[in-house]
Amino acid sequence: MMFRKNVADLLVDVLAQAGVHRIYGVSGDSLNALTESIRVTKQLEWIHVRHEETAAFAAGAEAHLTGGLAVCAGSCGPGNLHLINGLYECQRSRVPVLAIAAQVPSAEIGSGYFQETHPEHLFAQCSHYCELVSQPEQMPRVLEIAIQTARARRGVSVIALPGDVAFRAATESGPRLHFPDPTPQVRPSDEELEILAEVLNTAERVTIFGGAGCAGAHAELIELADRLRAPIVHALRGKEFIEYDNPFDVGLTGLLGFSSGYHAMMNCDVLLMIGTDFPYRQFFPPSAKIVQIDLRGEQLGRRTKVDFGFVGDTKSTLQALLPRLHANHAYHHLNNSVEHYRKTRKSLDDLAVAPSGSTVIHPQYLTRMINEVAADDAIFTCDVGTPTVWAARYLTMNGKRRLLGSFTHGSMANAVLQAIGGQVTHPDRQVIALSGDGGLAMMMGDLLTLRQHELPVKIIVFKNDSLAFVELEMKAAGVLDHGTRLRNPDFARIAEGAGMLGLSVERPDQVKAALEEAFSYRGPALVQVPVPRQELSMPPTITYEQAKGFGLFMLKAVLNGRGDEIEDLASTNLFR
Ligand SMILES: Cc1cc2nc3c(=O)[nH]c(=O)nc-3n(C[C@H](O)[C@H](O)[C@H](O)COP(=O)(O)OP(=O)(O)OC[C@H]3O[C@@H](n4cnc5c(N)ncnc54)[C@H](O)[C@@H]3O)c2cc1C
Ligand SMILES: Cc1ncc(C[n+]2csc(CCOP(=O)(O)OP(=O)(O)O)c2C)c(N)n1
Ligand SMILES: [Mg+2]
Repeated sequence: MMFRKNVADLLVDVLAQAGVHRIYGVSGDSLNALTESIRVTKQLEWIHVRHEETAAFAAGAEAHLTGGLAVCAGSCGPGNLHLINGLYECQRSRVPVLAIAAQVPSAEIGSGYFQETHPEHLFAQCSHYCELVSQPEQMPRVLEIAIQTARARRGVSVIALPGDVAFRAATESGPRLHFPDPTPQVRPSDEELEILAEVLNTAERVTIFGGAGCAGAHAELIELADRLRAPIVHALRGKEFIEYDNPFDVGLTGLLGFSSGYHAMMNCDVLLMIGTDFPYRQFFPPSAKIVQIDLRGEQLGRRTKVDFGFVGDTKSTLQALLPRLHANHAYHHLNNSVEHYRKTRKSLDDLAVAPSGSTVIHPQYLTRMINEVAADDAIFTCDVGTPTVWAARYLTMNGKRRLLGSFTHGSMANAVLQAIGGQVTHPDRQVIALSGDGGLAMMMGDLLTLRQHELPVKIIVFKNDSLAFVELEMKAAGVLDHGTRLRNPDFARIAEGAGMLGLSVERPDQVKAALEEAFSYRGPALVQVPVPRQELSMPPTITYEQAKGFGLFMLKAVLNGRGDEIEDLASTNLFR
């Protein structure tokens, strides 16, 4: 008898043809048709994780690293509900992810059946497209719309699929779409380019503020900065694409920013924003002319007042713009900014040391060591919390290394989950998670996934026995810290119990050797490192009155590393 495809078989066919290699998820009754089709047809791999949130974060990491569509799945009700935080992450990071949300039997929908939820409502807010497949005749069209939407709008699509519909006979035989992913070039009109060139050609002190939208346009960006004699500040998601091989780099701005990044933005007469959605309004210059280029028109003016807004892809736009630009002969702004950066960098590096005889392992030092020992093409992930601060400041990018965090959604516990997706898609690369002790514990069940799939992820635990980042925020806000102490287990022994190599260090002089051992170990490894709970202390000169109402900017001053920026910032009176 001829093999007759069911809806799940067709779904697997379409995904395989769309270049998908795997689905992350936790199986369940309502997903039986899908897992069975994967088992029989062997076109996709089923990456079995221990929590569906992990599936969504791992898929998001895959999509971020490969640029292609990644897929996760959860069984009906609680199974797919667990995806939701990870899907928010993917949607907000603008990575193409498809979620398959299994649904209760179609005849039961609307009855309050066992495990019944309404995924179309639940996922509406964290997706661009979210539809129920109630008839085999909708397939593969609905699935293909979901895929096209996730790719074209770069974000999440969800299809809700009742378990029984997945088993029904398909009415179409295969995929309907047979074209490669379109790659249009988007740039401002010629008239707009003339205006843009005029603004830049007549400015003396231009600062470029670039973000993740500069990916793939490194050469053009450098040429632009050279022509305009402009320092380049980057937003955190742009770090991996902008910081390396860049003589114009003056660092980050923002809460974790470098004072050089902050001042280069404050001291310019034209700020040229390219491909950034940096969210903190307080850090934009109040009186400079602001020009913004973004692929998405709806992003223009979202974060600050904008005098000139243009829609374009960074690479195509800069290629069209560069021939229209004259060389700027005013060097002061660039030279001052770069010199300021050099000093800022040095003062940050001075904090990343282990004085001889010291028994304290500073997190700056630990991160510097991770940076030194890690491979040239390592993939790093960092937990929300202080690991994000240390990664932003002490990991060096080089064009091959990658850096992932939950930078926009800001969810704790992301690092190990993203490392899973990173290692699955790049089995031969070193994948290193910088984990908080709070973050690691939050999703600790998925440590088991590392052995389950033989993923040699390296986890470094910044063990400060607290939710240190929020503790700091509490202090900066002038409230007493409460509910932040962690009574921790021995994570190295937990790792051993989970089939990993578990190492513990106690003193600074043991750090390097432990990292080397873990990084060269063939399987998954965890290194537990005690770091001080109060690494970033409040500047001593601040009174409560000064602090009141200055929450965010106080934090910036604190996080500057030394607290020596505080008076400078207070006197500029930029912050309300
Ligand atoms: C604890 C914590 C602290 C943080 N502190 C800081 C901080 O101090 N400083 C900081 O910078 N960040 C910080 N962040 C991260 C911050 O929240 C933002 O996520 C980040 O600043 C955004 O970076 P981005 O603008 O590069 O990326 P995105 O927000 O992803 O923006 C990218 C922009 O580029 C556009 N785009 C995409 N592709 C193209 C293209 N081809 N051409 C043109 N445009 C394109 C997009 O439409 C979008 O507008 C922190 C995060 C956490 C969790
Ligand atoms: C899911 C979630 N819950 C709570 C928060 C608020 N939050 C931000 S950072 C943080 C502390 C993280 O602690 P840990 O992982 O130990 O890192 P540390 O800052 O101590 O280095 C908390 C609770 C959050 N961002 N996400
Ligand atoms: Mg902690």
